[in-house]
Amino acid sequence: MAFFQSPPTVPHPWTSDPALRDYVLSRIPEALRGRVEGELRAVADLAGGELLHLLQTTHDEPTLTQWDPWGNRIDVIELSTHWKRAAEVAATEGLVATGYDKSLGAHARLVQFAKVYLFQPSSNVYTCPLAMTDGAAKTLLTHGSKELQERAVTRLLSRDPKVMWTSGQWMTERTGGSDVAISETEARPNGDGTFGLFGTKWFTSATTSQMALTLGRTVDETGNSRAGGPGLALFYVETRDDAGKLNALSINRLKDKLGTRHVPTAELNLSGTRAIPVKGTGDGIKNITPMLTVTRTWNAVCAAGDLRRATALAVDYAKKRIAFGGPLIDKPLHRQTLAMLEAETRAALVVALRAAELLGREEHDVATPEERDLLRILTPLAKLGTGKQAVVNVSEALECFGGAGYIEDTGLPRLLRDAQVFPIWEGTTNVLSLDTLRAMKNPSSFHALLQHAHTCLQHADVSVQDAAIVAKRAFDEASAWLEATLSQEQGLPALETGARAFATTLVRAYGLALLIAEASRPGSDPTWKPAARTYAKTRINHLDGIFDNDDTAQLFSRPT
Ligand code: MFK
Repeated sequence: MAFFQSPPTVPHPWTSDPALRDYVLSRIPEALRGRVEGELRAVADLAGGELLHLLQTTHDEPTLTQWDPWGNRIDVIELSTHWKRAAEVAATEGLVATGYDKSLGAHARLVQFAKVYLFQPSSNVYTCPLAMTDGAAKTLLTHGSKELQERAVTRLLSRDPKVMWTSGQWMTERTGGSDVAISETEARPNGDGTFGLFGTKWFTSATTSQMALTLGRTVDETGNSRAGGPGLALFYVETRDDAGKLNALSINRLKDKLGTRHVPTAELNLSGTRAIPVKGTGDGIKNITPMLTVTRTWNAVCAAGDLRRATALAVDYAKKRIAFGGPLIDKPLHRQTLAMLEAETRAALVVALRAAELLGREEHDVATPEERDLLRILTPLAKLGTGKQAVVNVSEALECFGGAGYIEDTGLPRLLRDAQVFPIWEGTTNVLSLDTLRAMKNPSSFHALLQHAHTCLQHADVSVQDAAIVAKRAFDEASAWLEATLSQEQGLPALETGARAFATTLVRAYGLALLIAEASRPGSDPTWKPAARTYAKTRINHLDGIFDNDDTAQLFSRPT
């Protein structure tokens, strides 16, 4: 009989994930537990059932039609079959609304992001518009007028697919997505309190959204404007009028991207797009930061979710695949790789959900001052740590399938292509490393991180003591490096040189401390202990990877 390999199957995303179940349910008060479990199960049923089926069986991608048969410019984007259904699911399951559900109190964000984690791997990155929708709701609730809140936020938070709006975040221009302060779009006053936006937005994902938050450089009646970040203002834009006509904007093209192929990312031309200032006529970068905090948390949770999917598939396959006389899962070397994947997946999970929890506590005014400070530094750390973990480990997971991991219609290569967006979208690893330093301008932030890690390690169970020593040593060395660097004459440039190694060390050591806390929590799932011990054997401390400044300068013939 000829041999045919049994393909991997996706296990039920909720019942097969003891780490997620244990982490979330252990934090939810008993009175809410049944309801929360029911809601998470419902999302998992869809993510492991209908959405997964659509993901595997429909392959159409979004299309842009710029002209109608009679020569009119129409710029209509048709979404993929999968995305149309994902949009309905996102609304009815409250993927955004749950985060603002007062009946869940300070747990709202944790429950919401547990849903996001379950939904993401079967969503074809529908989480992209949802992240921006959530960020826009948060930003308008923080800075917007009552009118904007009533008009937009009620729709952004709706659970009715016919009512729910999504929002874009149009920040990146041809000048780039990192140094936003050099953006060129001009905002010219219309004379009635609104502005007309003129410029090009280079990466606008979720171009089909009903609204967007964007930045523009305000120009006064005499044509003057201020340079740099302070000259940019934050604007609210609706993409179409009540008759469905585009708001003085045209779509140049859809981006031909490596991954996230269902996300209709487009280049937009704004030619007088009517926009309402959200808060004053300057300081737009500062005013959009609530959005960045939220979307970066989504990024971290989605990276963790995709990593879980890749690991689950690799483990399932290892149970089915027979080679060299037995199932791969019984081969000691292959099990090393699977254990590493499982440990990395769990570390990503606890770091991302910790950020989510803290966000919920801050928003419900129950966070301590230390927790607020911790949230500020943890947000960039969680984003940069999980982004890199996703790319490296999804790649490892594909390797677990040998050649099959390289074949398009197994569905596996898409996982790797989509993972590559996590370190890019919402700020690259280096930009977020620098944001970590920005957060540390308030010394209490770094202190809060060390303090919480210390608390986790102080109560370490005897079975994870060695792992606790690894985490403590990494934190000690990071603190020593910081002190030594700041005491140098060239302190600030040296700090920047080592920012990525420093931030990576912090997030990996903090992930280990969180795993140790789970392993040491009375009654916790027993698999946390081997996960913590395994993660402790990965590379936690990255500070030995800072290259010499003279060498990096000589490599490119640049002055030091
Ligand atoms: C899913 C499908 C995706 C499809 C493909 C997408 C491909 C990629 C498309 C993209 O381009 S995504 C890139 C999106 N871009 C970003 O996420 C922004 C990246 N850049 C940064 O985050 C920079 O750090 C930043 C623009 C914020 C730096 O700008 P500045 O002008 O140098 O900031 P500055 O002067 O340090 O900060 C201005 C104010 O904001 C300060 O407040 P004060 O005026 O009170 O001092 C800062 O403290 C504050 N601030 C900055 N970052 C903050 C923050 N506050 C809180 N949290 C933060 N993270």
